[in-house]
Amino acid sequence: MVERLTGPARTAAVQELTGWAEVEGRDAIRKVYHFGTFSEAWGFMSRVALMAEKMDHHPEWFNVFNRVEIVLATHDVGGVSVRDIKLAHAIDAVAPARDTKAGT
Ligand code: HBI
Repeated sequence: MVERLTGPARTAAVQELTGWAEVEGRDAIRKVYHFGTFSEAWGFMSRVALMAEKMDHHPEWFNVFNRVEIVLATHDVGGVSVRDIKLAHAIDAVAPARDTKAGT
């Protein structure tokens, strides 16, 4: 069983990610990815889905055309845990470079 991430460990873990931010009014993290086409967005979602299944940890997500919004939380602990941080890193590893560089 994992624990909910809080305090300085939580802050550091989120800061080490690129483009992920705290969700307002809910204990979760969020990022929006952009693609050239729907096909590219769907390809990305397919890769993420396979990884998520292997990790037994699943994203909440919303897709319109070339935009994919992802929210991560660990329902079992009612907030963000190390499982979300690990999945966020794994998602960024298969994301387009434009969504993984700081400040873009
Ligand atoms: N996905 N995002 C998310 N959060 C969870 O707590 C979670 C999950 N996928 C599977 C899962 N938990 C299971 O491990 C347990 O509910 C059994």
